[in-house]
Amino acid sequence: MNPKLLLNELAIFRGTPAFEEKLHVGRPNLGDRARLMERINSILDTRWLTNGGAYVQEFERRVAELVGVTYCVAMCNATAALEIAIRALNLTGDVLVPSFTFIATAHALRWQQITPVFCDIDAKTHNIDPLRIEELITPRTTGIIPVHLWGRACDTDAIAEIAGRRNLKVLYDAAHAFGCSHAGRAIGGFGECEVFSFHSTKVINSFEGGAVVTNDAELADRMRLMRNFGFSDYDEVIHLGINGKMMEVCAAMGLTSLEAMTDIVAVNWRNWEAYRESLMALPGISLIKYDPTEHNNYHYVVIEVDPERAPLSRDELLAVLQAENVLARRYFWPGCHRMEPYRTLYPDAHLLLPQTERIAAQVLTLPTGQTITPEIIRVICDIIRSAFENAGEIRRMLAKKPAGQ
Ligand code: T4K
Repeated sequence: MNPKLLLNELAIFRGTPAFEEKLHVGRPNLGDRARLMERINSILDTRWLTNGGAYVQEFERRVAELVGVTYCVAMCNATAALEIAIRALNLTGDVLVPSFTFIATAHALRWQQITPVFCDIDAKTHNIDPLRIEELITPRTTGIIPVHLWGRACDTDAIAEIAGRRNLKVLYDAAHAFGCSHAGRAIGGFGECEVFSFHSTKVINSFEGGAVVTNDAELADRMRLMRNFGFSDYDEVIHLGINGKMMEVCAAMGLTSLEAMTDIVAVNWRNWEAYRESLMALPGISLIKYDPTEHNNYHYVVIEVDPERAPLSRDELLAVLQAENVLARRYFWPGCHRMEPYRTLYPDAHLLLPQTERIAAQVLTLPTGQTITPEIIRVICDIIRSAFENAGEIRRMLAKKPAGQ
């Protein structure tokens, strides 16, 4: 790892990459290994591997406590959790979702023959724009699935007001927002229910995993039935269901991860600050900010590259970083509406999504988490600075390069 200040040192000009190993966005954070192994051994000792075992129950209790809700229903992943919550809420017809999200938010609807109606975002917050919601509501609309993108809360008051007036259900996709708060309240208690992801790439991980949290007892009971084929007892099925259960080994990882949460968030904050300091002076780059008066997990370091002010475009900068083994990601480009099956089904969707289109073309997510240090961050930022200083040469070179190289 060496600072790259000169043009011919940049790997894009066939220099040596700054990092020998690839730096991924989403490298998992790990808790105490010995504690995890103890738990795994105890799972093997008791021979209780899945189906609502002791660790899953403990994980559900811990998550509910942390979030300040009454019920937590743990599932095998957040996509299954979204699908089950959508069914349990009896959503049908059309449901409003942002297009600027991970594809799972839209797929969870379409998978069940429900039409995701893509709503534009507010360019400042990257979240669904309440001002655009109402114009999309029709007699077919049954609900809204807003996403607390990057862990920054949606405008829950405005959404609740519209939903109450138009008789719509609200299910929050809170996949990014575990450990975050809004107006002093932990995210998890808004809407009918909220869905967290505990995927390996998330702030708290259970290898694969997700959960629905709610204060609605009936809804929680229905989801518990649905995640276990509808079984209420041995030989007794009282509801349509699927297998959405979390395994014991996943809950063991989740509990171990939860115990490390304070440290993980502290590392994320330290890294976010290091990026902020180093990127501050660069033209056309802005780092998305977190409200310091709220709890944040600082899990996503997202920059916007302004095409009017930055010397390189987002995609040119990405090419420079990739050559250095910095695998920055364009989350959530190009928007769900430009992915299948939606781009074929709704070829004109982009006309109603100007902010989604604009923001999706500018965002870049940078590596953070336990494997990233402030020293690594300084090198990443030096690369960006050097790339900007040599923008003309880089642009000319990239323009000559055959696609895919
Ligand atoms: N809603 C929203 C808003 C979401 O963002 C997501 C998931 C969901 C719903 C659905 O949640 P789950 O059903 O997954 O619980 C990743 C994650 O797989 C996905 O969970 C996440 N959002 C999304 C934002 O990022 P991909 O397809 O971009 O990347 P993936 O999983 O290949 O991992 C990214 C990088 O992380 C890899 O290049 C390497 C590194 N990595 C990954 C894994 C799994 C590791 O170093 N180690 C690992 O074990 O989706």
